[in-house]
Amino acid sequence: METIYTEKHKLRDAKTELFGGKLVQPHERPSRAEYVIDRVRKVRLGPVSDPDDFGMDPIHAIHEDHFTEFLKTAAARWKAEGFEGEAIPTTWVARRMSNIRPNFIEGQLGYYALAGETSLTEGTWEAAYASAQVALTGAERIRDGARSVFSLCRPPGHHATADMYGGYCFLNNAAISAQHFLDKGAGRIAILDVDFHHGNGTQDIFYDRDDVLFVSLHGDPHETFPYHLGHARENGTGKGDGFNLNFPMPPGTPFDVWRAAMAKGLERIADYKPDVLIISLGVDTFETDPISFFKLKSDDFKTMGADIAAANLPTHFIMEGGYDVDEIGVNAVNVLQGFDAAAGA
Ligand code: OKP
Ligand code: ZN
Repeated sequence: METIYTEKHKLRDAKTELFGGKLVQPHERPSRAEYVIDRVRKVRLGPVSDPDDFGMDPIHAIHEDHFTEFLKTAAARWKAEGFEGEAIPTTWVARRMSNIRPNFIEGQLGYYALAGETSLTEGTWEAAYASAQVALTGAERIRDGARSVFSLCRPPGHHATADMYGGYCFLNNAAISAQHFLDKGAGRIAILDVDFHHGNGTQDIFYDRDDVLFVSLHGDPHETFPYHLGHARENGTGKGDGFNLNFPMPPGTPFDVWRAAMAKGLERIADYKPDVLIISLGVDTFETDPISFFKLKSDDFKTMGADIAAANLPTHFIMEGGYDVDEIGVNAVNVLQGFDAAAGA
């Protein structure tokens, strides 16, 4: 399988994450992608290619102009005010408050953030832009006829909505890829999100649509991030009714239980007959992930890849989370090797 990758991800290098009431070294750090690309090379998964540049249009097919403008300029505006730490929100549009956009940077952070842990820093925009270009390049490979491709995106994307960032995400790479396929003539796209966390951004973007089926397996939001979306009863709305499927699971969930849920999700995807299957590939379901609570083992990721291959669809893998950094390379590439072995590649 070919991998799309660029070192520009290193420009996303925040010094702080708000965690446990402290500012700590971010879980989402540059070494994550380094471990993954090292493993890709070590096992000779396939060629590694640089992304092409598709510009802003396919990003604006998903994200609001005023939101991308904010992401581009927020860190510099924050610094220009003389604030010494990295830019984090302290206010939100809470229940019954007004959705009017403030002028001052501090208020705008609260307006555009869906969570408070993620600092905006110099270089974040450039890295997020490059990450989206990686996903678009992967999409083009599938359009050109590849059976599968791995877009080694960093920063991740599945928490970002049309106009909100947070949960370590800025631009929704999976959504941008899905929309790109549709805009180039595809009829239906399925997104299977196997990251430990619910893909609230992807769900929100496509919630009222029937041309993208979203299926997510994740930690029950009663117990974990993003807390305020991802419940089983969220099935879509309007035309999108029946095209959103959530499988929240409790702390301690082992692979056999998780795998049975994925089988149900894949059954729905088979019924839907999509032109392309996009996998939001997080490996934070791993048993020793520091911020998650499922119990998958390294070999289970091979089985996961084989099960995905059995769906027999053009498959675009897009990197999302995974924070047991020492093992992220093995676990992510196990999915891809499991897929290749089962697909006869
Ligand atoms: C991003 B992705 C842990 C708080 C962590 C943010 C998690 C973002 C995960 N107690 N909050 O889905 O891997
Ligand atoms: Zn995650």
